[in-house]
Amino acid sequence: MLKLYGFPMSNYFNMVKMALLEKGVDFEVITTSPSQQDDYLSKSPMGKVPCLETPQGFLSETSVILEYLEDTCPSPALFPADPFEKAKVRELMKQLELYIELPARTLFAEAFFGGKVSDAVKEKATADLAKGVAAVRRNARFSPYVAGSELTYADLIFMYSVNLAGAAAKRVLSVNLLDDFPEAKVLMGTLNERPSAKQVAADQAA
Ligand SMILES: N[C@@H](CCC(=O)N[C@@H](CS)C(=O)NCC(=O)O)C(=O)O
Repeated sequence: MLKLYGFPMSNYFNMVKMALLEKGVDFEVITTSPSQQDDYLSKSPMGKVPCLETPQGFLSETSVILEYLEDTCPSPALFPADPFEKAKVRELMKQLELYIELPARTLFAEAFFGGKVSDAVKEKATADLAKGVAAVRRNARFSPYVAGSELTYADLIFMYSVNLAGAAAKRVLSVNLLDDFPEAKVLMGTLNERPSAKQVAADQAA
């Protein structure tokens, strides 16, 4: 059986967990924090979560794990079959990660861990997030899902990047990222209704 290493407050862990739940794959969660200990580094070379234990060995990096799941558990599909449409989903996944999740992450120390971030970091995050949100808004379809009429991995990345980025921006920058992004709010509501997302949220709350 697949084993998913990570913990419920990790947004990357939750992306993979939601994918496993959507696909109805049997898996076991091994609750694990990021670690630089040799034992964990032998599983996840950067010491990050999530990582996935497969019958052939360990995989890390969320997008790689998602691609592995698609190859090994193709139904229900979370990538379109058409190569161009599939590339568009990958493009959105990358944009969400690079231009929303990662800039927001620079604020996490102050947003969630009782630390402080400098004004320079805040200024950069403000500009980067505005640009990232505008880019995703320009590229996504929201009809009703991020990449079109079907749920794809882009929705899973969207769900667990944009919600956390929104919380961090609100706490640290006093900015509401979704104020001028009504399509995102609607989609977030739709995704939150999925049994997989409800399960992830319940595990988080527990
Ligand atoms: N590029 C990684 C990022 C995963 C990531 O940043 N995970 C966080 C938890 S949400 C982590 O393990 N942080 C610890 C660290 O950066 O050392 C992926 O795609 O899986």
